[in-house]
Amino acid sequence: MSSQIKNLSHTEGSNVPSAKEFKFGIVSSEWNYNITSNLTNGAIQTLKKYDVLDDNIILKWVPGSFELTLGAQYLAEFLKIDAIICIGCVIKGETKHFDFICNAVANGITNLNIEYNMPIIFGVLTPDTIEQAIERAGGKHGNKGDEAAITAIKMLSLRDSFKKDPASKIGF
Ligand code: DLZ
Repeated sequence: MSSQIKNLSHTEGSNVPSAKEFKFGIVSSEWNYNITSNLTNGAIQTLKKYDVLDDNIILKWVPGSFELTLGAQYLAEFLKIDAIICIGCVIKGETKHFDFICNAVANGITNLNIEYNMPIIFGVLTPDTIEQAIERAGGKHGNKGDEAAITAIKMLSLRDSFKKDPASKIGF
C-alpha cells in the first residue's frame, strides 16, 4: 500500500508563480523537532526557490502542535504578512490525545483563514508511526514542508487573480 503513495512534493506540470513580492510567516512546533525541523527547512528552501527574499520569511517556534493556532494568530495580528505556514507533527501511535490535538489545530487554523482572509496553511503531519513521518519529511514521499510552501504561494496567486482579472471565467 505505502509503495503506491506518490511523492506529494512532486509539482511538475503545476504552475507555481514567483513569490518575490510576498512576505511569509512560518510557525513551527518543537514537538517531534527531528521531523518539524526538516519540514521547516523544506518550506524555507521552497519559498526561496520561488524568489522569496530572506527578509520576507519570519520563523517562530511554538512548544507543540496545539499551540500552532495561537502562534499563527500572533503572526497575523502583529506582523504585516501575506500568508502563514503552520508546521507540526502529531504521531498517532504515540499520542493518546491525538484526536484532540489534530481536531483542535485543524479547526483553529481553518477559523484563522476566514477571520484574517489570509492563506494559513495546514502543514501538520498526522502519521501512524515515526517511520511514516520520516518518509514525509524529506524521505521517499517527499517533504510536506515543500508542499505547504507551494500551497501558500498558489493561494496568494489565487487571491491576486481576483484583483487582476476578476471577470476571468475559465481557470485552467
Ligand atoms: C502533549 C503532546 C503529545 C503527547 N504529543 C504531541 C505530538 O505528537 N505532537 C505535537 O506537536 N504535540 C504533542 N503534544 C504537545 C501538545 O501539542 C501541546 O503542546 C501540549 O498539550 C500543551 O498545550
